[in-house]
Amino acid sequence: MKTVYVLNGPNLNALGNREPGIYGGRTLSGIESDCRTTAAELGFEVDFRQTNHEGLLVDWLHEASERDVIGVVLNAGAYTHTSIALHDAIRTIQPIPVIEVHLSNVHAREAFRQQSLISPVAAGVIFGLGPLGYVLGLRALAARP
Ligand code: DHK
Repeated sequence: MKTVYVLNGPNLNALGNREPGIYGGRTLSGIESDCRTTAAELGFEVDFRQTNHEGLLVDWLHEASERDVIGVVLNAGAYTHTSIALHDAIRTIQPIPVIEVHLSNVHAREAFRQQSLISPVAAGVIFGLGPLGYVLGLRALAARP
């Protein structure tokens, strides 16, 4: 079966309680459940993970490449705006497509969130659509040739 990784970075484990006016009320396990429902429909096996540690996200991207996954949906949280290591990891695992997802529209927020070091190396970007963004990310991977 085709495997996709859905990787989540720092503070996303707190979804549900964390600034619900910005991130919504859905928990990360609720988003995982959405992803599993969509993955089943698409015939994907989904490996859904969260960490608060930058290096572990790098390790997981490398692992995705070693496991020959068909793509990655990545919400790197705040590391999106700071991490050259994640930028390099995404380049390292090319041509595996990485879809960058954010729950909030980062372009409508603070200036420091308006730069993503991931977008230039992402296969696609989805901002501001809440949990639907994850589902659309999976559908985008399914639609790739
Ligand atoms: C999540 C975070 O944790 C923030 O650091 C990003 C992103 C935005 C989101 O909208 O999913 O700036």
